[in-house]
Amino acid sequence: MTNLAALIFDVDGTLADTERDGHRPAFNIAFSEAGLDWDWTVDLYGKLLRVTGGKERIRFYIKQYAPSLPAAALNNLDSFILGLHLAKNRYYAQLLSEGKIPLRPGVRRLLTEARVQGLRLAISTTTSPDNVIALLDHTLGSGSASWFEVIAAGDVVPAKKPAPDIYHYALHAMKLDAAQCLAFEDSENGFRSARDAGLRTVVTVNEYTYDHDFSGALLVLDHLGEPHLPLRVISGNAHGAAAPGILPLTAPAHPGAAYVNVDLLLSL
Ligand code: XBP
Ligand code: MG
Repeated sequence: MTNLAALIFDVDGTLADTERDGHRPAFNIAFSEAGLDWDWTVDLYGKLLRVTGGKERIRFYIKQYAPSLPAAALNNLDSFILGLHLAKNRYYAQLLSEGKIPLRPGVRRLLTEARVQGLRLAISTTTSPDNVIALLDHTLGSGSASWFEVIAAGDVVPAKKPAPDIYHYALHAMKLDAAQCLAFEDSENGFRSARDAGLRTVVTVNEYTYDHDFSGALLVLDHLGEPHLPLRVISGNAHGAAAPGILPLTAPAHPGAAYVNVDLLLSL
């Protein structure tokens, strides 16, 4: 991909494993603080993740699982959900500030290298700008949000992933065509969003998404890899790399390298 101009990253599940150990426990603390006996277990949260957006996820849970609701919720469901979501985000920020949620393997390395090599960077996410900035501050370092030319986030578009709107928004803001960019995603909803905006996508799966359908993705990997932590190819054309799932991908410009770098992305 020699015309590569920009990398566009999803956040939750892609930059860091924020869902299981970040948003989920934060939701549970918010529920308990509100006097609710709701418990979003690791398993249940996997099912709820099919719905993107925290507010949308709470609404879906109420509809689908019919948990007990206080009178306040019956009077005004929208503001009840909003209140829970605001509290969740407060606890989420607290977990981030305690350094409980690290970046996934290879993320810092690839972002750093991309900047040095003059690739433009952007974010395309369902979560809020505040959550993105808190995550970046507490992982990449204070002020690192400025690494990203555009942070396309949250309610800035009416339709969240899997709709392509948030990628369209990012592309428009960068004045780039989809063909000049690569997307990085971890979930089927995210992949469909990028694909339907015309983007080629590198997927790094996690425990919630390894069995999702990523047909048509450029590459599906377990993570971006590090020199000391080789990635595994789950599917995709990795330039004569080893069989999927068995041996690490080899970047042509760096024989033996076991991680995604800019040379590899240019060669895709
Ligand atoms: C992930 C999501 C989000 C987060 C919570 O989106 O679905 O809903 O779970 O975010 P992405 P909010 O992977 O596209 O970043 O609670 O802030 O909505
Ligand atoms: Mg994601």
